[in-house]
Amino acid sequence: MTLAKLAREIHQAVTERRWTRDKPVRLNFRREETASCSKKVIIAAFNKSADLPTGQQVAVELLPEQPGEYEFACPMGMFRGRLIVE
Ligand SMILES: [Cu+2]
Repeated sequence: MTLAKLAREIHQAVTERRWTRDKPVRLNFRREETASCSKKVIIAAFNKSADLPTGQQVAVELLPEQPGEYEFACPMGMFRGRLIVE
């Protein structure tokens, strides 16, 4: 399986799009493949991580204190995404 295909199969959706200070932003992750690389997501800027069982939705709540771009990735940094707070 190619990396591009794997990346396409990992879906991530932001359910709360509007950010208000002091209100957590919830990211819902759903892992749709079984590569061991993607079994965990790390959001370094918030010191958070979550295990991602295949086929299960996992919500992670973050509380951004200021606008910016916050990366999340697998432990090896191969799958990446970005939360943009404006
Ligand atoms: Cu990885």
